[in-house]
Amino acid sequence: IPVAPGEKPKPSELQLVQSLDVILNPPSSCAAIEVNSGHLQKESGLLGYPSTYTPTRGEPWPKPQHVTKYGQLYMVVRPPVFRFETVRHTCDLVEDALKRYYLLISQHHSMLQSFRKDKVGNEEKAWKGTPNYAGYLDVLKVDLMAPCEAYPNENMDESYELKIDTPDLVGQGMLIASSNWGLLRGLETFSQLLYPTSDFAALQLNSTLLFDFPRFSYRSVLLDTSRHYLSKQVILENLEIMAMNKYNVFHWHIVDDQSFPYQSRVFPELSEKGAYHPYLHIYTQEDIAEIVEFARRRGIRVIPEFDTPGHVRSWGNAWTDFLTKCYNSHGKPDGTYGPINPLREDVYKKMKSLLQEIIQVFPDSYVHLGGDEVDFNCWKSNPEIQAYMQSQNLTDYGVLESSYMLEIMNIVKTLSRNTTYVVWQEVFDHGAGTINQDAVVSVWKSQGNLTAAGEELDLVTSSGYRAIFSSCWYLDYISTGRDWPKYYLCDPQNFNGTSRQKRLVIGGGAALWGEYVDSTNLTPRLWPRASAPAERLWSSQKVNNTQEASHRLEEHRCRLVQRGFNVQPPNGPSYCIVDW
Ligand code: CP6
Repeated sequence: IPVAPGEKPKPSELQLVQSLDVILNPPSSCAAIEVNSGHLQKESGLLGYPSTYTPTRGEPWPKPQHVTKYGQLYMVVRPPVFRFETVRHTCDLVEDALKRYYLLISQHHSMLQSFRKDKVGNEEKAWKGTPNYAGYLDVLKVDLMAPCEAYPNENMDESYELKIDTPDLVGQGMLIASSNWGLLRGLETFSQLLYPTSDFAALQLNSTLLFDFPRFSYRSVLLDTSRHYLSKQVILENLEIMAMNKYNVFHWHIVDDQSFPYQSRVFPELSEKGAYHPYLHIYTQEDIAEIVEFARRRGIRVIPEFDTPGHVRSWGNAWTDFLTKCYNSHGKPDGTYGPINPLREDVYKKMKSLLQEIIQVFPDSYVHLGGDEVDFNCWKSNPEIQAYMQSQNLTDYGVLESSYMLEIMNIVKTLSRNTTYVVWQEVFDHGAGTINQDAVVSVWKSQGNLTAAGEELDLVTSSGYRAIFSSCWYLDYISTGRDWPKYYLCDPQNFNGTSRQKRLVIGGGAALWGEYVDSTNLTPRLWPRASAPAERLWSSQKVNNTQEASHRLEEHRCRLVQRGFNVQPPNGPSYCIVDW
């Protein structure tokens, strides 16, 4: 678009200049640019056909619990002048977050400046003298009411209150939180309230009273670093986007059949032999510390999963005897290996040392012990296991699986009294009520049938277990078109059960299994599709209008693009005002 002053633009450029001109100097009839009227109404013609879904302006995602707006009043933020000011408590984590958000807001602003190819208008004050302009917001007071907590945890308080030019705080802004975690969520919301002024010279936000808190305490994204190695950079980038969607748990499915990238202190042979590459495709202790710290600063817990007794082929590269030898129909070993061999004593010794290390390396009080999809065929084929089953008068291999998992859970108990273990639903299904009552059960199966998932939630919670739900949020399943509405409408408490049962559902999360995902395509495949469960898990259950949400999601997606992430368009044909 750039055209030197006095130079006559070529016709094609002229058309673009005219389009830009409409954005910069909207006709007064173009209500949306003059008025904060929800989403932008576009005139067709110069800007092409209007898209079906038009981005809102300054609407946060996920939707806050309570929002009051004061007519169409708005304030203007000029990032070169604007600052945060802490009152009462602060700490490193808070100061770091304030710097981060200041930078984000500044970059939003400077991007608008660079988008203005005409380079005039920085002096323009489109808002001055207009009736809804409520002044400059030069300071956001940040009031943390209690000292900082070091690590995000299952009981953290994520609530916050935001006041922008409210009746009791005219012309001012304030963020109030009783914990540093709530403060982080509030800063994210504040950054999302900002949108460009009509002359693109600054940012504006509506006069707003906002009180917000999560519906569920557990809101996770599962990433799988075994099927494909994911670079540290991509993991950090996605933690950043998770924070922008108010996710608070990174469920790290770190090892599996295909590779073992975790570099253990006590058992370095596991990644030396089991990783795709012994010193390229691994996560060192240093990498893990960096990932955990990056997540902590964003109020995100890191819960590692060491899946056993199935899904362990890669462990066998270093520990051959650890796994069950599978036999063919002629009673000979067929050269393949199955689940962990639960009859070997040294299995439990090794698991104990490994789990002891894991509990130290990952500071969260939760650890995921797996327990899904155990291949009974290999156990059934193995003469040693057959003999054991006979000697115990057992025919159900699910019992064998349960007794192994029970042993592992008890090992964790002996290592640490305050560790909570999460297990996949099969451990509950096959355990016939024998698994420890303090286990959290991860409900993931749906077989395309969410009624079955609901029944499982009913069973798990009526037995008194806490549940995490992800059956409808397997984002590795892809299809063409708009798939987010079906994720959006799926509700973890939509099953027949008492209110006590519903309270036992502590949350849920999106899962992006890694068979067809690596560092090249992870971000656009995950986002903004994972934003749909993010809103379901944070916002009120009553927030379930996909039509209303679609415009906000459109803005949210543009916001993520503007912030530099490769996030795919959720709604078909569209554009972002500030685009790369
Ligand atoms: N890997 C592991 C997987 C899956 C599970 N566990 C999985 C199963 C079915 C679907 C998607 C993923 N790839 N370790 C099940 C929890 Cl549809």
